[in-house]
Amino acid sequence: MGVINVTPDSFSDGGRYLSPENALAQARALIAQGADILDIGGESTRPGAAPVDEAEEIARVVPVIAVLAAQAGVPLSIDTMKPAVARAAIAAGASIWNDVSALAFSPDSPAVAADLGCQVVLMHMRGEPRTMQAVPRYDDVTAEVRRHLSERARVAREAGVAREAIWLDPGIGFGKTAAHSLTLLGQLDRIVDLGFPVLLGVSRKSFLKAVDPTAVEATDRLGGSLAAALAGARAGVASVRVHDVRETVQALAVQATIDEAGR
Ligand code: HH2
Repeated sequence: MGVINVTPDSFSDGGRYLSPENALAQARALIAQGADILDIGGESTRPGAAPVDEAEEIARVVPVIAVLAAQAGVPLSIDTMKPAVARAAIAAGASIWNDVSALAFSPDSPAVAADLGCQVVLMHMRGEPRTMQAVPRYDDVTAEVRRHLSERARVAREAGVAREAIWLDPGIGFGKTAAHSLTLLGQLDRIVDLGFPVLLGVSRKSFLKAVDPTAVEATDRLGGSLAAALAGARAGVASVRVHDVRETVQALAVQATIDEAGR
């Protein structure tokens, strides 16, 4: 899954793809590099990010999705917590609702997801982006993330979302210290064994700085991002959400080839 942020303030690529023309050029590049899905977001979820007004978020993403749906030729996902934005994005041609709040941001979200009949990514987060890094505390981070995701999948199912439409995501860096994120990455098999496809987002994230303090800028973190993506693939995740598509596809292909050759 390649990331296209139609935002002025995303932590690693903010402001670069605000126009549909630039977003389309980036989409073409990511597809040529091997992206199977494109994730389009109009609101930054980085720690401390300010919320974006619903109309503004729709105005950012819908023109880009409409152009990509007509031309990109791969499934599009909308990265939003707001049901009205998801509805507008699906109407414009997206087929996956990627919700970092796991359909908890609005009481309407589960019913809207069921009504849209789209694929839904349920991600684990503590609090909301503005406050989530305040005091993240867990007794057993993997057990608590697992329990929460299982509960959100139950809520989605009860609202009428099909089981086959549900994806889970442990939400690396969302309401978690670097140590929590690294523990979760080491124990991903306990999320994968819930039996839903798992999406993993580790690309350029700041938890990588805990291992390499010299990786101050998001773009300094490619090596760590690839290592974490490979760990995810080994644990059985179905998809990785990344900014550096070419490098990730290559790393995954080399790992798979080596694993195959060693059998
Ligand atoms: N991470 C980010 C945004 N959306 N969605 C899912 N399902 N999983 C993630 O890990 C995830 C996500 C944060 O990364 P980015 O899009 O680069 O930054 P921003 O939120 O500032 O746009």
